[in-house]
Amino acid sequence: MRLSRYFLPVMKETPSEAQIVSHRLMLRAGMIKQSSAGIYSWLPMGFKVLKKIETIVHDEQMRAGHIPMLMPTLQPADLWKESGRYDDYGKEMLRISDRHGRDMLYGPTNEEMVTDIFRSHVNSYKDLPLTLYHIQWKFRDEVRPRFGVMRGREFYMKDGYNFDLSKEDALHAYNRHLVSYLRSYERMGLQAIPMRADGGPIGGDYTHEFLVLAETGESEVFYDSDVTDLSFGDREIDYDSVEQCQGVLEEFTTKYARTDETHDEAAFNAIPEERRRSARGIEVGQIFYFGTKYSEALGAKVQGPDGKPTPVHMGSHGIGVSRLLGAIIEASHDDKGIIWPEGVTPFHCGIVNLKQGDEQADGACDQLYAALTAAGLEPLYDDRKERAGGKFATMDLIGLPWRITVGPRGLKNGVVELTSRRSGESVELSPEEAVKKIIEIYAPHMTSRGF
Ligand code: 5CA
Repeated sequence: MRLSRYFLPVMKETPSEAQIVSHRLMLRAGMIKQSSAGIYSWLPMGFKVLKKIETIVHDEQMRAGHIPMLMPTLQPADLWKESGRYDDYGKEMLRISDRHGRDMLYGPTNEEMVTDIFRSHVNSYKDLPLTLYHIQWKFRDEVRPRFGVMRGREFYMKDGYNFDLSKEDALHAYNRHLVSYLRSYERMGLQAIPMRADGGPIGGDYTHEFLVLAETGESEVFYDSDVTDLSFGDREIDYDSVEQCQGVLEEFTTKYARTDETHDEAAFNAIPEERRRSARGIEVGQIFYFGTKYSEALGAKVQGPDGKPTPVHMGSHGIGVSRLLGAIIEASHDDKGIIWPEGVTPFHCGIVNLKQGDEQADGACDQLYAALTAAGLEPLYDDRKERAGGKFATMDLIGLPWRITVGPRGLKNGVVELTSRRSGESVELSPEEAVKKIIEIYAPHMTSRGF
């Protein structure tokens, strides 16, 4: 992409309505525009990052054997009356009636709808295990939408639902989700710690939330500092292996880590004092096992091996896809702007031409652009007739992790400058070496399989 042809409405001023840094930076970098409280348009660069995050989530869910689909945003109220949640959900649910006076709602989550699909088509235990998921817009009429995309009213969420014959099988599904979530967050450059939590309106008391530590987080958390040393890394995992998945769950959830809802002073005080931490965190996902709560209410039964109909054991598993943009920025920025992790950056590399219109500089930039594009990478080329200072400030604000700077002086010596946004360090390289370096850096991130 050439910046002269893109739509990147950056702002110089700090928007006064934004209270936290991620919200400010998303507005300043021209990623989102509020349309009404808690509802946003995703401008081109925001949309691009949203899609990168979504792609990682899809990739890791499919790797775990979970099956993508798509359910609608509008749901009939009848299903929710059947489960008993139509009244429970209260004012957070946006209720609509159609021209025939039928009660509809904008889905805040999809347990009822997916259970209805399941009961319509699955009759035998032989079709289990089954985990279906989708990534779809949700609506919750939050009392206090705030912090930009962090607590929106309309937000983008991955929600997955497992259907299993027994509690043990459903807990294996729970563990698969835990592993796939650890992998997903790490690919986004984030550390998200699983913490014992509370079921809330979804139900079930077997649940973990995934929290990114950040001062601006809305949740209060308590943990053993040892949990921050854990990382999944690039180890192999066999998702069909009950032992392996259970092993990961134990590794990541044995040490004390809880949200305030389940915090237990006595258990916390049993940790050596120097390892006790209380902090704030951003909840970027939650997994639940709730047994037969919905399958009983909605009559989702299969014929078991003994020929008798048995309600299936279920769980639901969510990732806050749109919230993750805010969480990543909270975790990765400096006073100049965003610093995107390589896994989610909207463009892989910026190209800054210090002397637009200079034949040699323009030619070198065009060649770099062509070489990076040919390698399957997306550069953002600042080809505007602007001062160098302005170009650098824009690149720093939008946070591309790597920048190649091209100017007539360097080109005389056959070099361009490659700069890391994170460390600020620069090296001089030939244009070919710079391209090679960028290709190497991104090699581990070019693994998405698509579907
Ligand atoms: N049905 C279950 C699991 S799919 C469920 O809805 N879980 S949830 O309520 O915990 O939502 C899943 C994730 O969506 C949360 O962990 C959070 O990251 C994100 N989320 C929830 N509410 C909002 C909101 N108002 N704005 C942005 N993201 C949200």
